[in-house]
Amino acid sequence: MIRRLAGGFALVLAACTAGGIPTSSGGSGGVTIDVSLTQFAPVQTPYGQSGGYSPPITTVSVGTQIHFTNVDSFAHTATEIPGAASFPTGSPFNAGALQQHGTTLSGGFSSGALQPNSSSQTITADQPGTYLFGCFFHYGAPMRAAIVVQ
Ligand SMILES: [Cu+2]
Repeated sequence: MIRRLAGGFALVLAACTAGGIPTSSGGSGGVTIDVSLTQFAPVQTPYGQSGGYSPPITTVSVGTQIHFTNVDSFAHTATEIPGAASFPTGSPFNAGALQQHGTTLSGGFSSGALQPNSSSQTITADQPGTYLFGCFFHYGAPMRAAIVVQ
């Protein structure tokens, strides 16, 4: 039992370290948001319940380049939720989410159906603000998260 607890603690520390990298990134560095419904359990955020992406909240400077990498074994999307201050109750997406589009956060974006072990297009954090996004397939799981551009 003690060994099991110690292992869990180490895992939490590792997760915190990994999550800290994007937050401390400067404007010119690239940031990866990992995508996995099975690995990233739901957590509470100021925007509502997040899940399926790591980190749940990615904080970056203006100019940072962001991409999503699917580390799961099945397909997901990372699709902007337009004009929302918190996660809507029902899915905000339509089939347009399945088409990869957008290279800036302010212009709106979707990764399209991102297959396992593949990465999205690069998306530039072009303007300060809070950008919510989620998965077309699993929005209610929940599978949604936030990017804060400072
Ligand atoms: Cu998904």
